Amino acid sequence: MATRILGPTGSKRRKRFLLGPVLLVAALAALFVAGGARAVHDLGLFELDRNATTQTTNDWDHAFNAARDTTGKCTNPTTALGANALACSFVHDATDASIFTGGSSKDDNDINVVSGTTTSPNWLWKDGSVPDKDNLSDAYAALFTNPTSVSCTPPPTPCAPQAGDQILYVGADRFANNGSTDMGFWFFKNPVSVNSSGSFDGVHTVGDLLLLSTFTQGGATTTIRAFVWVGKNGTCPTGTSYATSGNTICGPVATLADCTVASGGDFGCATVNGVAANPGTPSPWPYTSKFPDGTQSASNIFASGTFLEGGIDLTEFGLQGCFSSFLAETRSSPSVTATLKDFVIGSLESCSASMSTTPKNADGTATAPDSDTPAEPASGAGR
Ligand SMILES: [Ca+2]
Ligand SMILES: [Ca+2]
Repeated sequence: MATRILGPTGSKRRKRFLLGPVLLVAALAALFVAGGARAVHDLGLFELDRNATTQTTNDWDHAFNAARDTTGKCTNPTTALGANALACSFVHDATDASIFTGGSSKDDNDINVVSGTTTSPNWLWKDGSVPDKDNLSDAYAALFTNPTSVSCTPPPTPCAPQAGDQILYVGADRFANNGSTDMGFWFFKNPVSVNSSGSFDGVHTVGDLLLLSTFTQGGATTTIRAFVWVGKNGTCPTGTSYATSGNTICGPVATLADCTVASGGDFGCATVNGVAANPGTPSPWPYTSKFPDGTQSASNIFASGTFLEGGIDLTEFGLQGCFSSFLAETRSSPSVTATLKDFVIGSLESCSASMSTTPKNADGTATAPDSDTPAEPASGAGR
């Protein structure tokens, strides 16, 4: 199952073979790209530039200003972020709302353990406080299809994001910057939400994605690592296997550098805002900083080390799919087994409830089966 979900690297090439016409357009477009190979932070889809304000293409202000439902999900992502957008979401975390509690609220535990008709919760939550540096204010995500293959000289092959690759961007901001804070982003294929009783609704699905990064103090360089849930008796494509009660999360399946130092053609990066001259890094949404930089305002200005953003080419690492829900969390350490602290949860995409492995054409007929490509719901074609 895991092999089907993750797919061998060869499957991507096969899929790309079908994208011949797109690649031709992309090759022509590449003629207009000056300099070296482009990367996730300069594909022209979304800005990873240590601020949340649009300069040239899209930034988080577009996700915030988008029409969104009560779960944070953009109702019309292409209107908000352009023709290549698949989804976006923006969720605010109220002060002292929704923190993890209990010893089993861990990334290496399934959310719930279901045995027959009995559901035993692992993850638990309550309203309460965490240290200010771990206190999330907002979290956001945006998903795109990369329209243009990037021209570059192998090896490795491919050496930059290609046309058709699914590119995921994530970000968050926090209240205080008096220390670094480890950060995680879960992307769940099937819906996950909170119950008023203090448990969660939902379980992990094979292919659920966990991205780990760090809010560094002062905006020092950071990294971003990807982990994948492979479930019962799942096989890890690479990295370490963290198995708990028969369930397994693996990784890192990708380790990526800071966007400010990442080389051209990279497949992912993350970055944290540093100290900026007055008026600093403006927040497009209502925001308060506990420790503003210098004489900067505490209101609607991100102090250094309070704004994090990143991106990853999911297709390159065999991680692409349809993600119903996402959860942003602060953590006690970079370890997969860290204690979880604050969180905020929202919706990202509308995915089919049943994980069909037989994609349908627009007219409802089945497309040629391709068991090696990552499983996507039948509705994926209509996104
Ligand atoms: Ca920007
Ligand atoms: Ca919270």
